Amino acid sequence: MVIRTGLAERILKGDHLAAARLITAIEDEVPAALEELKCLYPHTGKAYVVGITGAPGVGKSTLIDRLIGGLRERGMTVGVVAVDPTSPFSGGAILGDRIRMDHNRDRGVFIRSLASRGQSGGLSRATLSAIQVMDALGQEIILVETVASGQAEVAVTTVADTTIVVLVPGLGDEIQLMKAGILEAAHIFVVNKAARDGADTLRRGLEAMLGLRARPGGSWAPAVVLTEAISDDGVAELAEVVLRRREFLEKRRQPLNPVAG
Ligand SMILES: Nc1nc2c(ncn2[C@@H]2O[C@H](COP(=O)(O)OP(=O)(O)OP(=O)(O)O)[C@@H](O)[C@H]2O)c(=O)[nH]1
Ligand SMILES: [Mg+2]
Repeated sequence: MVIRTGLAERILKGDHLAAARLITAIEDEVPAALEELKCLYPHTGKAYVVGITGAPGVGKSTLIDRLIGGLRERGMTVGVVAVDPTSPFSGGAILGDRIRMDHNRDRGVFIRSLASRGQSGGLSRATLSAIQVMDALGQEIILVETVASGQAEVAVTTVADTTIVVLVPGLGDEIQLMKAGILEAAHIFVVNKAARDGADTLRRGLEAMLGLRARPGGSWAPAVVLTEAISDDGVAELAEVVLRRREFLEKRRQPLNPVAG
């Protein structure tokens, strides 16, 4: 397969079709695609990357769908990478539930699903490349959904500025996640399906565990947010926490002593 040159240039102008083509070519390991990707490197590093992980079926995609709505309302452009998705995105809610957003028409949203192709541990190169392409395309926030399945959920923390772990009451995930080391790596914990019995118990359990973590002054204090994604409850609060974390990182990035450079 020969890919048309100039994809990188078109992506930098915000061309979604070119971005989709390049990601496909990268997945297919077309050599020319890697050259195009290299041209994009100098234009990456601007996006805020948020990893969202958790056991199958906890509501990651539904939450992302809802978050897209909240982020678009705030005028942000959004990219979504879903690794090994088992359920489709239905369309984010914007302005509550009154307008269903069509991701295919909204130029501010770019969604891509990828197969991890059996790579154990680590994220596939295609995943990292898709994030870079969306970054170069100009998506300001990129949400990366991965199913917690051993090491994959830890891997996402290596590329994400912020890691969100989604739990639901009654699964006993606290214990699974501790084993995987995700408790230490996560910045935001979501208790989704919070209308179920046990949501408060899970929240208190998480808060107790997180309270035991020694934190040096000035570091991020992990947040616990309760949501009922299907009815949008708590999603606005989650969006606020996600953006507060970005502000926190931006402040920290400023040099401590600008005069000394
Ligand atoms: N009752 C209830 N159901 C929910 C909630 N959030 C999601 N669901 C439902 O849970 C099911 C799984 O939701 P998804 O968003 O596909 O979950 P996921 O974590 O992305 O699943 P995988 O990608 O398969 O791991 C769907 O039937 C959702 O409608 C919630 O807050 N409350
Ligand atoms: Mg999903």
